[in-house]
Amino acid sequence: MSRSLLRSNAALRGTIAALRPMQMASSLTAQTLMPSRSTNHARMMTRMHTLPRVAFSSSTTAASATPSTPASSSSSSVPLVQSIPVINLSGTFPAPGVSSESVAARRSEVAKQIDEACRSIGFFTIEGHGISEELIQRTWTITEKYFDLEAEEKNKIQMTKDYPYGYSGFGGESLSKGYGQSSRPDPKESFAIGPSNPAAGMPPVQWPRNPKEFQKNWQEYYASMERLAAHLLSLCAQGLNLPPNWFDAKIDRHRSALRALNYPKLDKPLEAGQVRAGAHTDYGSVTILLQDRVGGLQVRNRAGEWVDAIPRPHSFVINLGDLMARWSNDRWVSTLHRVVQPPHAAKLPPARRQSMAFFHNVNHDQIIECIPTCQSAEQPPKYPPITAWDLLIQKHAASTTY
Ligand SMILES: O=C(O)CCC(=O)C(=O)O
Repeated sequence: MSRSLLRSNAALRGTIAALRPMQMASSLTAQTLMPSRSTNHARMMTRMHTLPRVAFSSSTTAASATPSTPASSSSSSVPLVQSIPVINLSGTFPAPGVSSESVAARRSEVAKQIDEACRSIGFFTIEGHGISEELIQRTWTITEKYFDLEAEEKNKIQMTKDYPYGYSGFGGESLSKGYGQSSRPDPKESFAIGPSNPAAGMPPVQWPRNPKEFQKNWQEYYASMERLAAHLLSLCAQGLNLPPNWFDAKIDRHRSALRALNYPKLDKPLEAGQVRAGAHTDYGSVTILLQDRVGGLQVRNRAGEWVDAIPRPHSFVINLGDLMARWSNDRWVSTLHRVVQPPHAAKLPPARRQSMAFFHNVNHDQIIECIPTCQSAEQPPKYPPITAWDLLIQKHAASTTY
């Protein structure tokens, strides 16, 4: 991102209040109980524990494959979700010895499951995603080591208004700011990077020198997330009755961000109403979240109930961002989520928690205007065209405390 672009986007911050009615309108059909919306975004971070992944309770169920009608986004036609759907991507990747017919059949089945999850709650857990567990574990561990460094070391690469990545210390962000809720800073720290592709037009990534191998691991993990996001979007395209490659040219210079979050262990239980990350929606297209087994991620369903996103081994939690909801004319929803002390441990001091979120964003200059299959004479486009970057920068500014 050029400095002039940053400056002009900084000027947009003053207009955020004026934009809220539009943002709120975009969320009303999806989340009728939400008083207002804005989001969180392109910063990211994480921190995770090194314990081996273990079997978790699997109270979630696979989304059923219900045929969809792209132009229909009426909230009355979608089920109320009380657990996060689990979708297995295995068989959707081309592989030696697997026929193209078999891959096509699996893709079509999974695309329907994705469409149903995106219409009903905007969240799902994926398994069978093909990302190496070895890569995940080593990136997780090195990230944990990074957060263990002294503040002075971490502060060498800071998130500022001219560099939207880097380190953000405790209290640097309030995710619920802008939602008409408490703007108390969240008790967490983060580290984030953006794309290294010069065509994306972002500032070069600034890398910590410590721990050793941090850069190499993060680059590898970022690249694997890029591929997974592209695969998910090709399935999303099919779920919206578009050709599988419909998003390809719209994401080839993407400005996605990878952010690790560290929620420190606390020495006393949270006060009533206190959360670890405030309720917010994400900004972009899709988010790919890796969380540890500490738990606490909750998603608000259409009835206004908080549903636990229970950690499952070898999985990622996927959610849609505001951009995708708007692009799909609110056929798909971008849903409020937050991190709390898990209800079963409410009286205990919170354990250290780490997460890593890949916030996928499309090309910055992509015009976001209603997807052709998401409109009809009865459901004309609800929102005027806007560039992807303008949408994102407004939301980033709204949740940042600097
Ligand atoms: O830490 C988590 O699990 C969720 C973080 C999150 O929602 C975000 O950074 O946007």
